[in-house]
Amino acid sequence: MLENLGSAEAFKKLETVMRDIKSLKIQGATNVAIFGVRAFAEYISTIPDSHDDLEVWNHIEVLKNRMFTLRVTEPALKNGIRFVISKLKTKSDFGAATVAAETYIRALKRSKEVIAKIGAARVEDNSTIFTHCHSSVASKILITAFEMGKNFDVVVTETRPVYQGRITVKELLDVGIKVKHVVDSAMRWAMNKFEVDLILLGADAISVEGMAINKIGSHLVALAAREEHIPLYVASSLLKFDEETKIGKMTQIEMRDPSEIWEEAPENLEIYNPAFEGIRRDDIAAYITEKGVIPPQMIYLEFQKYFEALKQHSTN
Ligand code: RUB
Repeated sequence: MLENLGSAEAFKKLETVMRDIKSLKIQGATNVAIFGVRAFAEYISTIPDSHDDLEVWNHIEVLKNRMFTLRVTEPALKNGIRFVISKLKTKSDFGAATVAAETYIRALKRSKEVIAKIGAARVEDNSTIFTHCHSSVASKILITAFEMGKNFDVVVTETRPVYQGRITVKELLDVGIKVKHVVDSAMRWAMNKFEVDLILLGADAISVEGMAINKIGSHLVALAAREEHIPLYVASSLLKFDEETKIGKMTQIEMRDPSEIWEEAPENLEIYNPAFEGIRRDDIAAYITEKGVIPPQMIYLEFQKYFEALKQHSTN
């Protein structure tokens, strides 16, 4: 068990947030990053500088690694933790960890506002949009388009095994958007039947090749969209760029508990429950980001420019 070096209360709060992230109580890349980075920084800021240097830095490293493995396919959380740590040069900087965290969180929240406006401009009046799972960014685009007075329908999949599609359904219905709901295996049928005009997905991670990693089923969405000649857009902050893909690693895909699929499954049955999969860059018309509509090939450069600027800006 890891002993706390800072406030016991802040440590307990961090452990609760970690548990909630792991159990999906806190769900979706943006939320995972906001709650995770904030709790991490709030705890770090309570570590007094009376502790031995090596002990403190080891402690932070262990915590960082623990946060990184909570949901392995979530670079927005990892980038946020790295951002906070990059601001801690000496132990006397630790009090400023929360300031760094709030800078990062503000950037993420602002990105959602900007993406919503840009994305809403892509939603045509009298059109049908298709989405999968629950992306707070994709939902915000749809709600913004609706508030602009646009009239459209949205087709939403269930998103088995844990039905995040229902979160999207409720959010959209609550504001008055017309929603059609189908099981995941009806996705191609629904695209064809309802003459879908545009596919809008969120993302958990973006690779150096420009591939988007999103909820399992997203690759199938892309294949069906290709067959139906429907453009697919990915709404995502650049802060979901996976830095590790730059050094040759592949984005890790989280494998979740088989019991999410079948609680009382027959013995000796092998159940696989991958949470995410990649959408090839050739199947992505463009990303809708805080820096505008960007082709997949440009994401890496745009991320680098943006993340560097964010780091510079926040030191001033
Ligand atoms: C949620 C999911 C979302 C992305 C984007 O998966 O795949 O589409 O995380 O979300 P899970 P957002 O439910 O397993 O976390 O747009 O809110 O960042």
